[in-house]
Amino acid sequence: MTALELRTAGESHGPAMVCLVEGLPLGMPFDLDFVNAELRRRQRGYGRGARQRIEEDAAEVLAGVRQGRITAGPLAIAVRNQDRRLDDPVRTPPVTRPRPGHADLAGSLKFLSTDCRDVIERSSARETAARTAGGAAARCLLREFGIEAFGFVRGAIDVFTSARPTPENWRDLRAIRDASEVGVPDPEASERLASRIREAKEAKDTVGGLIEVHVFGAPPGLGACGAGLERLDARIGAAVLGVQAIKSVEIGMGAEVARHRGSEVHDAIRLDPARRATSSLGFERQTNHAGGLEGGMTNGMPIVITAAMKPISTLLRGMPSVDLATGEPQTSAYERSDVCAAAAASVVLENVVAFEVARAFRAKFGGDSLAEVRAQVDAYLAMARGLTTVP
Ligand code: EPS
Repeated sequence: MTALELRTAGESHGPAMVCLVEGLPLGMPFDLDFVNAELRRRQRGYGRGARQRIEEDAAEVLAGVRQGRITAGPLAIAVRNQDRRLDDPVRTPPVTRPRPGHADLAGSLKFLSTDCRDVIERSSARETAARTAGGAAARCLLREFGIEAFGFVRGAIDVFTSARPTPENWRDLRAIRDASEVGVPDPEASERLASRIREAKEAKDTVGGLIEVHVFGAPPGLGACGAGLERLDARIGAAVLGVQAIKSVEIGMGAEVARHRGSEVHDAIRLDPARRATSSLGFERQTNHAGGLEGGMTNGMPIVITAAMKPISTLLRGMPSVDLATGEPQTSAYERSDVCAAAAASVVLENVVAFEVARAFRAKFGGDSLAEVRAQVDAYLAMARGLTTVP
């Protein structure tokens, strides 16, 4: 079974968020400390609301791990909620004034309910705790093959860092990002962005963010060119847009490609024998406008994804809305919420993008055990390197 799949379950204020991952190879090391570090990182960030002072997210492995390694069965992880009040009608009163931008109105109409709470318990971004756990688990496989993901906040409003991650500097940038309270790998931009978030909070308003994910070390040939939805661009795009509050996804140069001619957009190819051992197999590019993906497949260059997150849709100041129970014009409801969750979303996106790379990796190399996967990868890389004779 080589199809890697991830499902989640759980309500925001129910007993737990749950993640089921099928298709990890037997014998793969499962690094619980790494998964927990990702869960804790997802909780951080300046602008997060009071809920994160209640929760202490940690992965509880329910199935699929034996003595630190993946078994033959699916992996099941629970992240327990501390704030459990799903069945308490007093602490979960009906929400009848939908928040513009939230799932409230569309969901209430879809499920024929005037209580938006029926919808928001599941649409809540709390669900991303489960997806982060599953993505981090899949990264334990990628790391065995030197494939690493790095997500960060580029900025918001009028503050954007010009940091440029490369295979050589991304670990240094990661250390700077981890020291930033807003997830930006640039101390000066971090401070300015924190001020923007503080200003928004004072104005009872909210902030979104521009987020980037770079994946280093992926070999060429992951993905598909012949089946639209199996193109790795399509899978990554869907996974990114599947994260709450994400409104756009771009690959490499993204929408900018429309403003330039082909000669300025496409990344010229040259063969560098000294770099045959790297993920490019020696097929080097001076630029990476394609963002590591050509024809729906990895080309050996870093995968580069940019996503825009909308500002949090729960505004303390409210927005014009309608009471679903009475039909009267009303200010939208306020529920405890975040002012900015871009740093958290950058952790989620790092893990969901990595999951899609892991999925494509499993599809290409197959194998039921880690030993078998390793043999397949080695055989493929040897064949790919032997394809072109170095002059
Ligand atoms: C969210 C609303 C808030 C956030 C939540 C996402 O939850 P609560 O109403 O319980 O304060 O805290 O995010 C998380 C709980 C989390 O762990 O990320 C929403 O409406 O999506």
